Amino acid sequence: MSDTQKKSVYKIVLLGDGAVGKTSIRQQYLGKGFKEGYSMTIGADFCVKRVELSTMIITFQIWDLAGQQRFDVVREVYYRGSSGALLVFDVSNASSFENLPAWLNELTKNNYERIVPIVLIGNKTDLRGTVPCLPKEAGQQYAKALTDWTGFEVPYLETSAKTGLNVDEAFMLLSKQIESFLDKYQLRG
Ligand code: G3D
Ligand code: MG
Repeated sequence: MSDTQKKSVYKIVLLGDGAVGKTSIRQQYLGKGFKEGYSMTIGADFCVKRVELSTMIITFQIWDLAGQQRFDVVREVYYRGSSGALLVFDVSNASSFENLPAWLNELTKNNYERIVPIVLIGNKTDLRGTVPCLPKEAGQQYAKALTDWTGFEVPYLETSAKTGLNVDEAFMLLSKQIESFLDKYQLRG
């Protein structure tokens, strides 16, 4: 660590329907690899990853929220004070794509009506070619609509928590979006 490295702590929330791959993305990012077998997240888990870059040290607090409706009350607490969100759908599951606006609504409703930097994630792209999947353009178009709506860029990234494709990139991209958001709105303390 050097004196010139800026230190930032970001609270990141993973949003999206149950089974889109939120926990798998988190595990892949933490370096635990991909675990087969579905374990339902109860309420929320939270873990920490520290990333050292040449100019800054980022501590990601990654909150993994349960997608199951019956945990709604538990979940609401966790949106508050989030720095950014990975908004995740499963490219092989159209209803997980259609439910994205409801997740954004949950986020803003429980975060003092504030929108935060977002990266839209189409996960399970390793399934392309084996089962029917939404085209990349669907994700790109929705990200464009979100960009117009929020007034700041919402990128779209396709990932596979199974192969690890673009998982690190998703978190790095989100940290870039957070940095430029903080600069744009002069929100640094
Ligand atoms: P969630 O945390 O959003 O609820 P999970 O989702 O991470 O628990 O994943 C749900 C299921 O999808 C699991 O399968 C998991 O292995 C699978 N999955 C997650 N990400 C990917 C991916 O990128 N590609 C593929 N092919 N599968 C993925 P099971 O069968 O165990 O329910
Ligand atoms: Mg989970």
